[in-house]
This record gives sequence, C-alpha cells and structure tokens, in this order.
Amino acid sequence: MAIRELKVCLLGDTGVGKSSIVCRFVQDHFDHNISPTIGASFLTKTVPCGNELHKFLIWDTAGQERFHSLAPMYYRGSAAAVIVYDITKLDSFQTLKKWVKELKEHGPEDIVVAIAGNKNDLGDIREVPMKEAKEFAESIAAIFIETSARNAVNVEELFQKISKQIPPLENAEVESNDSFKLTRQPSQTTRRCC
Ligand SMILES: Nc1nc2c(ncn2[C@@H]2O[C@H](COP(=O)(O)OP(=O)(O)OP(=O)(O)O)[C@@H](O)[C@H]2O)c(=O)[nH]1
Ligand SMILES: [Mg+2]
Repeated sequence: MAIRELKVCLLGDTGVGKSSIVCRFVQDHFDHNISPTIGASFLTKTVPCGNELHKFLIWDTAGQERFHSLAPMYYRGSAAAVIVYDITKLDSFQTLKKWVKELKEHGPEDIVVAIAGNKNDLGDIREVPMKEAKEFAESIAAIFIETSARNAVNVEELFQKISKQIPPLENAEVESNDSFKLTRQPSQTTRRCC
C-alpha cells in the first residue's frame, strides 16, 4: 500500500492540551501530570486513508511565549496545522486567531488548517461558545472540531478530517513490489516532509 508522509504541526497557547491530544492520538493515553513542552516534540502515527497510508509526522510545539520564534521551523513545509484552543479559556481563542494570521502571512500557501476546541469535557465552565468558534473556522475555510484528550473524544476524528482534506497526489514512484514511496506532492506545490 502507498505510504504518504504528511508533516503536521500543532500550535496554540500553553496549557490548551496540544501534547495531550498528540499523546491520545499516538498512544491512546492521557497524563494528568503532563509537563509543558520545551521547544517541540516529535511523534509519528500511520493511519489508513482510502488506498493510501498516511504517516503523520507530528511536531507538537511549545505554547509558551518564549518559544514563539521557533514556530516557523515547524509550520514551514507542513501539510496541515492543528491550532488548538481551550474552550474554557477565552484568551486561548484570541491566541488562536493570532496563529491563523501568522499562518496566513508566513505559512505554506496551501496548508490545511484545523481548529480544535479542546477540553470539551469541561462544558460547565465553557468560555468560548461552539457556534462562535465554528463560524470563525468557516470564515477561514478551516476544519473545526471540539475534542477532549482526557475522554478520547474526537481526537481520531480530528486527524481523519485532516487526511480527507489533503489534496490527492498526481504521481507515485514504485519503490518495491508491495509498497510505494510517494515522491510527488499535491499538484499546487512540492511539499517537503521533515
Ligand atoms: N479536562 C481536560 N484537561 C485536559 C485536556 N487536555 C489536556 N488537559 C490538561 O491541560 C493541561 C495542559 O495540557 P498539555 O497537553 O500539556 O498542554 P499543551 O498545549 O501541550 O501545553 P504546552 O506544552 O505548554 O504548550 C494538563 O494538565 C492536561 O492534563 C482535556 O481534554 N480535558
Ligand atoms: Mg505541550
């Protein structure tokens, strides 16, 4: 089966749950005592998508302001960016809007943007109405989903939605009898993966 490598970065305020989402997706695990990310961490996970396998090369960035200047290294060349906010923190939604602006100005032209409202298990202390976030996502043609890394809600679905949104490939180069290394990226640009 054809394997396609897709660089994906996670962006968003510190504490919104980026690492927890990645940990849930890759290891199906939730750590209540997870530490803030320093710099960035890298994980991979391969999932089926139609006749292809999508190997996500996931860069989980640090949300603390002091690491902001590193972000371009991670969103550059990304096929998709997941921008995470915390539904219980209005400030984190404002930060998300800044990330959208930065990606528009400096990110890859055809990057798939997904907006994830995390911690939706804490609906009783919600500060960001789902309707408002959804309308914002629609206004920038982004994927929108609310997730709970803690309760394993919509984390797989988030990455499935990204998979479906990635434009189809033009060509593939046969590497061995039963596997392909896909060397051409979507028609609009040539993307480099890590
Ligand atoms: N209730 C709840 N708590 C969550 C959820 N996801 C993460 N948390 C908690 O939120 C805190 C921050 O989670 P992290 O995953 O470290 O957040 P982060 O966005 O990676 O933070 P930085 O690495 O500093 O950018 C931790 O205490 C997590 O246990 C969730 O879905 N629900
Ligand atoms: Mg983190």
